[in-house]
Amino acid sequence: MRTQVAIIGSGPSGLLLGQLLTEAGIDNVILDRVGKDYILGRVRAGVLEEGTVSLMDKAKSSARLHAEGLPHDGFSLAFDGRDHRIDLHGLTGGKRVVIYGQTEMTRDLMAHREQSGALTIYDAANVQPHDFDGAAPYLIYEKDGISHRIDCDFIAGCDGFHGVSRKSVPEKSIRSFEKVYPFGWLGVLAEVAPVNHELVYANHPRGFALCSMRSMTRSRYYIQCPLDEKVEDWSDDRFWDELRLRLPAHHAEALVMAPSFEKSIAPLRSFVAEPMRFGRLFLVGDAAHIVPPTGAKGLNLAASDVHYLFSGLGEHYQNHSSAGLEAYSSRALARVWKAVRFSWWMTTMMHRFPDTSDFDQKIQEAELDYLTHSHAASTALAENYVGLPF
Ligand code: RFL
Ligand code: PHB
Repeated sequence: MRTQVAIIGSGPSGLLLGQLLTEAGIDNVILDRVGKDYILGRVRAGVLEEGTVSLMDKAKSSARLHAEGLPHDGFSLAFDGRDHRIDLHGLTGGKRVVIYGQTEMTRDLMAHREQSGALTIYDAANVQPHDFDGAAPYLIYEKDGISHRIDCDFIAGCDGFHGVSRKSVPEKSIRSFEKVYPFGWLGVLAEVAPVNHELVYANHPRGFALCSMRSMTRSRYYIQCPLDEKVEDWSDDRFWDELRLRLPAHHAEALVMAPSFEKSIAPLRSFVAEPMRFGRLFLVGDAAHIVPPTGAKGLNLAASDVHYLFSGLGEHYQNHSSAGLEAYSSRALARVWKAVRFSWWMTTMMHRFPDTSDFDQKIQEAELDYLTHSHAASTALAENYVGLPF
């Protein structure tokens, strides 16, 4: 088989890139090592920047997102038993974010891809990119025990942090930067009305908590937990009790509790691999970088990578210019590092670290006080939260 762009990974990066290419008449094939239902069973991001929404528009996959997504004009930072609202809309001259689950975005992109007839190969085992440092790259994979080959012009590695693309690059050609945080997030999904109409990020002596949502009848809640914690040890009752303890009293009283239907623990990590291009192989999204979820940036960074790569591929096929592809890594990384900084900063400001000294604690309190009382500091937070331009 031959295609123009072979895409490894059918997560949001791979699907969004695939749909933009298909709309532009550029042939592409997506391969994923797991099946569609497995991908749609993963509960992940919930906050979309306007830039991400615009890309969904461009991919002609945004009808349900506009109908069902919840625009949010602000969020709350809770500490000292009180809410401090960050007016995203007012502070950024009219920008907002949209609450729409990554699962739903993925579902919409998959449905549109099926309608457009573009090929996705699910359950593709042992996918391996080859010869991407030359002019004729190809992929090998196995399906039902039979080995297949796809020849292509370019390979997009959209296969997440544990994927094969980054691992295929010779060690001497790639540099990575990493910070692992000494805690994780325990998250639950429950069919209850959210505790507040906007997100609440809570800094509490018992640890961080986040009240998010997927709709006005479905809530997504997280609490900071030690890394060695086991999901099995967290009954719903224990989770609700702990969440209530970390929220200001008026939210704790408003919290509606119900059996959760998803519960998982995610470790927190910052990671960047440089560069993001190796000849004809491009790393996109979580394959190249990971941020802790505190700033809601992971999926949105994947979308900005897709934007830069799609514009480079468009220039290549339509204008016969390689300038955009050559600039891909530096353009993407410039935005990536700013989001890595922002996510690290929000994580540091909102969580309790096991080895915090009294001095560190006072600095954290001063930072929150400054942030919520200084127009300049609130503006910088809002500008980053709604997403830097791309
Ligand atoms: P994905 O979603 O990991 O998809 C990669 C796909 O590649 C496939 N794959 C392979 N296929 C073939 N061969 C191989 N060898 C393969 N190895 C892997 C996988 O099966 C998978 O289908 O990466 P992508 O597309 O780059 O998307 C990135 C986002 O998923 C991620 O950044 C976000 O979910 C991060 N994130 C958040 N981001 C936000 O922007 N806003 C949020 O509010 C937000 N909240 C979150 C989050 C991530 C979380 N977790 C669990 C990590 C909340 C959580 C709890
Ligand atoms: C979510 O709804 O899953 C979510 C929202 C905001 C974050 C992280 C996760 O910062």
